[in-house]
Parts: sequence; structure tokens; C-alpha cells
Amino acid sequence: ATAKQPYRTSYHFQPQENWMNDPNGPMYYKGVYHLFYQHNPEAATFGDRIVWGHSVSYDLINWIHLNNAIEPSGPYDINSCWSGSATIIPGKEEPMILYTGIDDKKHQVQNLAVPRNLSDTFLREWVKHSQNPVMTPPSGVEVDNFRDPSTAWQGKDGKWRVVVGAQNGDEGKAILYQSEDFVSWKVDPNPFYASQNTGVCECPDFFPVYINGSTNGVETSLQNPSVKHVLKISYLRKQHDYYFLGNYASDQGNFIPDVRFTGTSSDLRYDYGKFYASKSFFENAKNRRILWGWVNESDSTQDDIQKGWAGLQTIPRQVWLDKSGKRLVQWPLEEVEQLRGKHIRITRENLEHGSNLEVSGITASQADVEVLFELPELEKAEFLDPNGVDPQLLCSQEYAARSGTIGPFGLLALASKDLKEHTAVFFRIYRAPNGYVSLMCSDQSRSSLRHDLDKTTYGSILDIDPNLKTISLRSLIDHSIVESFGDEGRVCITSRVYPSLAIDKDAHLYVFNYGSQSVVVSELNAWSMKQAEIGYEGNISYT
Ligand code: DQQ
Repeated sequence: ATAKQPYRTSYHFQPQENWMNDPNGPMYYKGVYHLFYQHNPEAATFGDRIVWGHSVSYDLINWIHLNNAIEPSGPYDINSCWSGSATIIPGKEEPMILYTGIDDKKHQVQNLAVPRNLSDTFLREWVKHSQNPVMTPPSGVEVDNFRDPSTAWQGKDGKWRVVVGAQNGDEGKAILYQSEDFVSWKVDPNPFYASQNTGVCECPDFFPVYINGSTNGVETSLQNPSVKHVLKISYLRKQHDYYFLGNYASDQGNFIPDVRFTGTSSDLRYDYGKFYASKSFFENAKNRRILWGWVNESDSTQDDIQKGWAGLQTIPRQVWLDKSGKRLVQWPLEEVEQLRGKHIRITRENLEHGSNLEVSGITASQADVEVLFELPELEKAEFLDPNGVDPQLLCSQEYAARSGTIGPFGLLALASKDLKEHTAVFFRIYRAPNGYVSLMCSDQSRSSLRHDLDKTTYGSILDIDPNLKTISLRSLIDHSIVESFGDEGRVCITSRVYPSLAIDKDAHLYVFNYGSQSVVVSELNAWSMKQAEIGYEGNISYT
């Protein structure tokens, strides 16, 4: 075996080699989880013959790679098989895949594929329907901007509905289709959702969530007063996944967001770092909605070619509506905890101004860490009017990670011993005109001594309860990725970093407070993470 590369992850999903982007058609079928993904089998870069890679799992953490599931073959997809989704037809218990084909004229069309053999639980082979394409660009949609069919949902009339992302000039749209048999689809002349001055809507995802604070997921077709709906749009121009909470007007066939897209930092995002083209699915075994998102590289294309691979998927996240009803909450699936090994616990540790305390004894390059910080009196906080400020800019200021009043406090991940390299994930608390806010940042500016890396700092602002006593932070650290969950999953920030010193055993982890007010680590738990088993069928012991 060749030595492991320093930036290759140990428990995040990656193909053995080459390029990966969007997660496609995730589903749980007869005891097996399936993940398909956009894949260029020829190179570590995006290409003009994209296929659907395919892997299966029993626990969403260890994965068996199978042959590609869908590859270009007919006039309707000869130039690539782009993103799409799976739907399991209830009663028949049959999975259907709708995906985008780039056809022989380089137009984007939607195609249907079904398993060849339902008794093969891995669903290795997929057959394309003889009537493909099942959707072609309708009027008012550009032929090369019509893609990414969603999972279908069934209306009370029994008809299936899907949305497809589209563009007409500057207008982004999600186009609604209806079908009785999944094969012949009728377009709705009115868009399901539209936004001006945004450009194309990619990878629309539409699903219900419970409004009572339950963490349970909701089956995609369910419509009743106990739910509201979420529409997620990946805006290509922004390279971010935005979600809208709102009302599904099923009679009019459209979605009315509670708050419209503004294009500013006040729009809600799944993740304020690197995270795109995500897709969720409902899993009935544990009654949850699971979200996958693509995390691209922050190094150069040349680096990717050298590494021989590019692209990660996040650790799958459970997603539900916060009890406030105002935002979604995301949390790494409990299954990831099976990888937790050596454990370090710190309790009631006072962090005075300027402290950084090493969390030693675990493999800091491959770790799961959860901290609960006890806050000082909030009245002492600095003043900030969050209206019109861009949290990402605030987090990027020269001293944001170095000094303040309440905060910055948080973690220094993938740090070298001398701290020349580190990724700072931290909070700052501010007094705002109408209460208090917390700023959460992930600062990559000192993550590596290497150049030619995108070290953009990320951040987000969250309203907090004026009586708040504690705030939590969890980070999943895996060699070149830091996935952070603030305030129990109300704010997520994922970053990619490529340390030159803080590699493997030379990586360290610290908890710090550079605010003038002391904070207390009321509890910190950190674990070394074991390597997940991810490999080709036959080459791994995982079955
Ligand atoms: N990636 C796919 C498209 C989709 C985009 C192509 C989003 O279907 O719109 O690989 O990242």
C-alpha cells in the first residue's frame, strides 16, 4: 500500500480516485443506503463525460464502491449524466431515478432509470427507460439551463410532482411537472418558485418538516397542518445552498417563501462555508431526514491533478426545524459516533483572557470534538448593529480571531505546535439594538503556510436569547476538512484546509479565549476518530 496522502480524509466519503461533485439520488432501500454522485472517472477535474458513481452502505459511514450506475449511452444523455434524485414508489416499493442528460444537441433533458433487478439489494444495474427523455426544455426555459430533477412527491390526487431547476435570462426558476405514471410528465406553465436577478436555480430540494420542534423527519409526500415546507435552491452564481421556509400552496402548484431571497447575508443557508448542491432524503427506519452536501477543494486544479482526486461529501446530517420555527437545525448522524475511539474529557476549566489550552492525547488530525462554553454576563458585550453588516467580512477583519470582549473563544483545529498554522473556529458575542447576537466564524487565513490556496474566512450571525448562559460548538476534523456545528447545529460552517506542518501526528487541537472576559469550558469531550471502511467490494472487510 502507498503511504496515505496528507489531505485524503479518513472518515468522509470519497471515491477511490478522480473527481466527485454533487450527491445524487440518496435513498434507503430494503436495508441498504445508496449514494450516487457526480463523477468524472477519467480525471481529478470536472469533465465532459460525467457519470453517476454508486456506493452502498449499511450505516452511512462505511461504504462499498460499486460500478458506475448511470453512464452516457443514448442520444438523450450522450454528453453526460448530470444530477438527479431517487423516489421510492410506495406500495410497489420500487425506486425510480430521474436525472439530467446532456443530449446529442447539448440540450438538457430529464431521463428516467429503474433497477434491472429488484432482488439485487445493491441495485447494481440501472436500465434507462425506452421513452427517454421524459422532459425536454419547456418554453421560457433556456435549453442549456434545465436540470436537476428533485425527488417526487405525491399529491392528494395521487399524481406525482417534481421540480426541475431552470433559468431564463437573469431569472432563476423551479419548474413543476406532474405525472400519473412517472413516464409521461406535464409541465405547469407557472413556475413553482422564481427569483429575479439570480440566474439559474440548481438542485432544488423540496420537503416537509414538523413544526412542533420534533427532530423526526417527514416523508416527502406528507401534507397536513403539522408540517411546513422547505425549498432549497443552489444558486450557481453564489455557489451556496439557500433554504426557504414557507407554505406549499398545493392547489396553485407553487411555494410561497416566508422570507424572499435578498442576495444578502441575511438569507438562510445550510452552511456558511463550503457546501453545495446538497440533497436530502427521508429514511423510514429511524424516521429522519438526512442531508448530504458536496464540499469542493480549496487548493488549485494543479494540486488536485497531483493528488489524483477532488471533492468530498459532508458527514451526512440529520435535519429538522428548530422549535423557534425560524431556521433548520443540522446535526451529524449518530452513526458517526461509532468511529469514536480514545476519549479526552475536560470540565470546569476557566479560560482567562489570552488562554489557549491544548486538548492533548487524541489524534488531532482525525477527531470529533464537542465543547460547551459558559458565558460571562452578556451586558458586558461590545455593541454591534447587525443590520447591513456582512458577518463574513466581520470574521475576516485582521483582529477578529485575536481580540474582543466576549470572544473570540473557540477551537484552534489542525494547529501546528507553534500555532503558525491553525484554523480558528470561534464565537464572539455582541449586544445588538434588539437583544444579543453571536457571530460564528471559521478563519482559514492561517490554516497553512502554503500559497495558492483559497483561505477565505467564513461567518454567520445568529440571534441569541438574552438569558443565554452557554453556547456549544462541535467540530468534525478530518485532515483537510473541518465541519463545525455552532449552537447545537443552528449554524454550520464547513472549511477545507491544507496544512503544511499540522499534518497527521504533528496536528494539535486547542481551546482558546482571546476575549477580555473570561469564559469557562464547562465541558469538553474530544475523541480520536477511527478510519471508516470505504473501498471496493471485495477489498474491504465491511459487509
Ligand atoms: N452539477 C451538476 C448539475 C448541477 C451542478 C453537473 C450543481 O446537474 O446543476 O455535475 O453543482
